[in-house]
Amino acid sequence: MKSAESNKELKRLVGVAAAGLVRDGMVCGIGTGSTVVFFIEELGRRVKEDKLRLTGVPTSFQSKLLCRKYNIPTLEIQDCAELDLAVDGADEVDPDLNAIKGGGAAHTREKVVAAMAREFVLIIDQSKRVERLGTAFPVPVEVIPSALQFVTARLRALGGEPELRMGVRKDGPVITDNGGMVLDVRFDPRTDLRRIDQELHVLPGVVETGLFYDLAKRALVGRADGMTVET
Ligand code: ABF
Repeated sequence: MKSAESNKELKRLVGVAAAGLVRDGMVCGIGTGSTVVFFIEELGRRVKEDKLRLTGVPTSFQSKLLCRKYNIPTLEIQDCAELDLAVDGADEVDPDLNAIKGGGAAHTREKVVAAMAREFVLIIDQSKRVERLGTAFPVPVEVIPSALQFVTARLRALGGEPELRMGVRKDGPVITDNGGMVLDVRFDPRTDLRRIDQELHVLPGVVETGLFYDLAKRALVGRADGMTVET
């Protein structure tokens, strides 16, 4: 099997398994990304064939449309304060299940949803496992447009190398669902990213970082020889 294809199969494996965690009547946060697509598809199958009743709280317009396609009723994030469960993908996950998210520029909403869930579950393929966060993936930082220069300068002072995320056509910056822009920041691999995260949270103009510390209780990891559940 080609590697992209096998990767897809690993994503399918964990997406389908995560749908098995959803119980009748739950209100469930539904993340964004190519792994979550399989989670939503399987939920849709259970809604149709098993008459599963659930309410989804999607973190993006893309996931909301998929929920609609599979007849999964949805609530908006702003109408919720607590969720039974939330399931999402990630870009990097360390041994303590801390994660970097934000490859899809939806990390602010994803973090709100993760924080309001009684249990937050990550679904990833093995390529996302790292010993230290920031190894391959830069840290996404969402900022309000008027603070772009200020936050860029402060990030440099903290030792980071920020780069404004551009749209696919490279003719303008990515604008998030919140009207923000995203700086992708590379740090020296020895940097204490938890400390950086704390410093960024008191910086005016920063909306949210893609560092997800102490949020996930479980990760379903798709591996060539099957799935492992890490806690
Ligand atoms: C979103 O989708 C992001 O936070 C993350 O960047 C990505 C997950 O990747 P994948 O598409 O591989 O599932 O949840």
